[in-house]
Amino acid sequence: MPAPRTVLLTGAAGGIGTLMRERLPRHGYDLRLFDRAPVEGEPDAITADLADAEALREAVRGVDAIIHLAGIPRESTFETILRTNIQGTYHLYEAARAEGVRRIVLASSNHAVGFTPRPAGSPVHHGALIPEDTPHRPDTFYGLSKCFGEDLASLYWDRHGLETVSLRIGSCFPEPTSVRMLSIWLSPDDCARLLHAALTAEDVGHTVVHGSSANTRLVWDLSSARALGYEPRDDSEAYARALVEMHGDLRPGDPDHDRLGGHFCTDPPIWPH
Ligand code: 15L
Repeated sequence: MPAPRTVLLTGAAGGIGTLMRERLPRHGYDLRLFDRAPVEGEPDAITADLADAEALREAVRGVDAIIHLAGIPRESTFETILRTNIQGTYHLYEAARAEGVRRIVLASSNHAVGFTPRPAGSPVHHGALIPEDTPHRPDTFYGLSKCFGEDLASLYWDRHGLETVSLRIGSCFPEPTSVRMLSIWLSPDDCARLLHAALTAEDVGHTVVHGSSANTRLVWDLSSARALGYEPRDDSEAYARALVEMHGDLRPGDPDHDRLGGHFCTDPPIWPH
């Protein structure tokens, strides 16, 4: 497929969306912005909800590819997750299919496989890294919605030839802010590199990749991301000493030590509801 140039960015006003709005144009993209909230300083951004099928059809019309970041980025009630993350992602795929968009880069999450045990050997792991084909083990309704997104992507590839790279994003923030994040931190610059690779690699079909920087404390395999052409340049280790001094190192029995999804596996922000 020819290298995409015009790219729809959903969730443009969100945390990662804001970080990517600054960076993706440097990789040569013309961004069309979409969010349910107004995007600061961007009067041309489309303000609409993922439930608005008509607005979505118009938003995707004529773009070369879509980066789908919109959605609830944490645990919520099942009803909220259903409406925004599950039905919203379905509406986006339907609009893309109807308008003939060839590729979507989908923000999945480590929480799709959050109950996966972390490789032993903390703090610096030398054991087997979690592979990209590890079975879905969602840790929340939020994680479950990411499993749905990956499976929806698989369906739309097999049935309609619409390609997706599902990025299981670790923790994409300007800096890691916990010891757990040292393993799965995705620096904003590396995130832009990974999105660029996911947009430009040939013949991706439906590919699942892990989204993190080249962290010393890596717990998952970056092979499929590297196969797309992703070359991470950052490593969270520069922040390790200060974070370990402040919070102490992770210990067995602590969900942040034992499971990829960490405290998401045990935090009950909503449950039972
Ligand atoms: C996610 O999927 C969230 O969207 C993000 O806010 C972080 O909590 C991240 O996972 C994480 O696991 O650190």
